[in-house]
Amino acid sequence: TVKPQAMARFETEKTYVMVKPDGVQRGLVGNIISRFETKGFHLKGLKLFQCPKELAETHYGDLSEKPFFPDLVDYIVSGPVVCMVWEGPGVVKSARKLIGATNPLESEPGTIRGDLAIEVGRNVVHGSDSVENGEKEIGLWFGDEGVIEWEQAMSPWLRE
Ligand code: IDP
Ligand code: MG
Repeated sequence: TVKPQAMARFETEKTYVMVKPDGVQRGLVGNIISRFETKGFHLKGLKLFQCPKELAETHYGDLSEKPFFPDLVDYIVSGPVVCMVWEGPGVVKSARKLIGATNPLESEPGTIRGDLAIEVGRNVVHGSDSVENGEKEIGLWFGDEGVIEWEQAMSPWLRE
């Protein structure tokens, strides 16, 4: 077993990852979750969710002046999304790498967008771009409930 003191340094950062409506409709949820699972990150929250318009607008608030903003909001509310919290060392940056560039045609093969998408407006997945925004987005999408602290049996096989 792992001592509590040793566990303390496993208390690392969290990120918010979301399968967008196109990813859910296309049956890519398992594929996407699998990449984070097999990488070794720790699942702390998961739900299928119909996003209300106001939440989509708040989530993408920084982009509200962009010409594509109304279409972006319509896209995000067009069907259910799958909301996730993943935890691990450097998970914010690593998740962005696993996800790939915003424009799927510029995403490397091997990344989610590089393997599974072709258009920026249908790029199947979201990932927080900083630790701070990750915390903000987890609060926004999960609130106080739904993020579960649990010990994963395999963690000593992932982290020394
Ligand atoms: P990110 O998702 O890679 O962090 P952001 O620049 O934060 O990219 O943009 C958020 C989302 O807005 C993108 O994932 C994409 O769905 C959409 N988006 C960004 N730029 C464009 C664009 O030029 N046209 C249409 N949609 C866009
Ligand atoms: Mg972004």
